Amino acid sequence: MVFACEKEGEPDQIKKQQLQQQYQNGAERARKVDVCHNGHIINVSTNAAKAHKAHGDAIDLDGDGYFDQENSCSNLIDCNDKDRDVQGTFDWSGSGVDTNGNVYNLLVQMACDFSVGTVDYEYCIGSLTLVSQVGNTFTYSETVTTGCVDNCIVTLVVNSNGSLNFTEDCGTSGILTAHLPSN
Ligand SMILES: [Ca+2]
Ligand SMILES: [Ca+2]
Ligand SMILES: [Zn+2]
Repeated sequence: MVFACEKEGEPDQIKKQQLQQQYQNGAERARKVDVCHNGHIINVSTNAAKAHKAHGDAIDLDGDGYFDQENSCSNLIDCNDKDRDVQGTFDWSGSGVDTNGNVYNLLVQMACDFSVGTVDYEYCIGSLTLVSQVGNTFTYSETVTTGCVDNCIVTLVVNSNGSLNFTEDCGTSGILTAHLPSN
């Protein structure tokens, strides 16, 4: 009896696998991806995405919300756009102090190529754009959310142990410095 049951089960298994494969093929064709087209995120089929990529758009192939190259839709870049578990950003957090003695909890998130990044100052968010690089020292222009001090210069020095020296120079409004440990 047991033998007979196994015999009957085999074709069912094959049919099930075939159905699963059909479903997966269909799902792959139907899958859509985000594309940054003319500064707007649009959701298109993977085939259409190839055409957009050809005219220079950034795409988010693995669907993790991070685009594969610098773009005007989002600030952070995906270092591995084939793996949705890897965004490839470098993060540091810790506290900093400004020249007026105010302490801030900072969260610094940089794209893996250090071209762009964001700084969360608790009350403000700064978006960084790389201006120059000399060795491990990266200098950025910063734009901030409304109500915050704008036009500051941010300098990052990445130390060999992975820690980060952070400086935000806002001229007469003060300078904020932090030493952030590696994660
Ligand atoms: Ca991605
Ligand atoms: Ca990814
Ligand atoms: Zn396009």
